[in-house]
Amino acid sequence: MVPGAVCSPRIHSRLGTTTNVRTADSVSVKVARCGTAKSPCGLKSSPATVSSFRLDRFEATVGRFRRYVAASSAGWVPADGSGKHTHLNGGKGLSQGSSNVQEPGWDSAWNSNLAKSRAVWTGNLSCEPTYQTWTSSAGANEERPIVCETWFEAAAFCIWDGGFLPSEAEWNYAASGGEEQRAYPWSKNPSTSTTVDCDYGNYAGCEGTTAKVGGLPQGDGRWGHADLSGNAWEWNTDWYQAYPTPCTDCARFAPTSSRVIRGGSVYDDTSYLLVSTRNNIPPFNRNYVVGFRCARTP
Ligand SMILES: [Ca+2]
Repeated sequence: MVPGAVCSPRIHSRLGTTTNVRTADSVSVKVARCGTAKSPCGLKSSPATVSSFRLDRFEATVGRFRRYVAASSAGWVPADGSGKHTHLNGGKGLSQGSSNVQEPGWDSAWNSNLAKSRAVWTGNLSCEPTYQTWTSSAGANEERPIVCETWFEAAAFCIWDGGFLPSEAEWNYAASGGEEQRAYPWSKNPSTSTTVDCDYGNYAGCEGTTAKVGGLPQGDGRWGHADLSGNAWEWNTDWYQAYPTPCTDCARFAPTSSRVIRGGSVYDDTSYLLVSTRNNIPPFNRNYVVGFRCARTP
């Protein structure tokens, strides 16, 4: 069976949608100068070249994740080496700048990080009683972002769903509108506009909890991606480090202590929603503010 993107016909047309991100040649990836979540000390830019790819319009939802949990509980695991950007570099995928380190893909040693039963999955995804979105059976949260999942679980979901986690450069490209270099994903006319309120993004003081994905179309990015900034943070494939230089379809694959998360959340102030803001947490961390979305071949 080809894994479906959603669990319910009711939301099939909305939540299986991916959008082509049409990329130009080389652009600057905005980064926070201090490399921390907030960027009070200004910005610098790091040039990157990003090839075309597709990126899901929405954060992965509880409903979609429920289908994956069922598959995982039935024994499905990612194939060793799967989940790479195989459309790049003759199938080798992303590379780590000039160091010639290629994208490793899924490591079968990580299979032990994936639960093997619904009961264990439910325990794992119940990381915070008030703010978790997972429920043991389908309920009111099916269209809210899945949270409390580890980096491994996010990566495995994307492989099961026919894609992969986006690199930080890809995620940043989509959020900044490529060469437009938007301050927020919705910033336009001018792209430096820092206009933000609860009609654009779900951040601290707005909904109070993660909301149904796609509820704020005014905050969509250049290519129609919803909730890139706000609602739930989103795992990227990279280990957290300075961007590789040069960056041509690059990502960081040399392990550090944490993986990149992007976009801020409903529990953060607006400075965390800036495209320039980077953040990171350990890959085994389960956090009720961290979700993800998948990328795909163009
Ligand atoms: Ca988000």
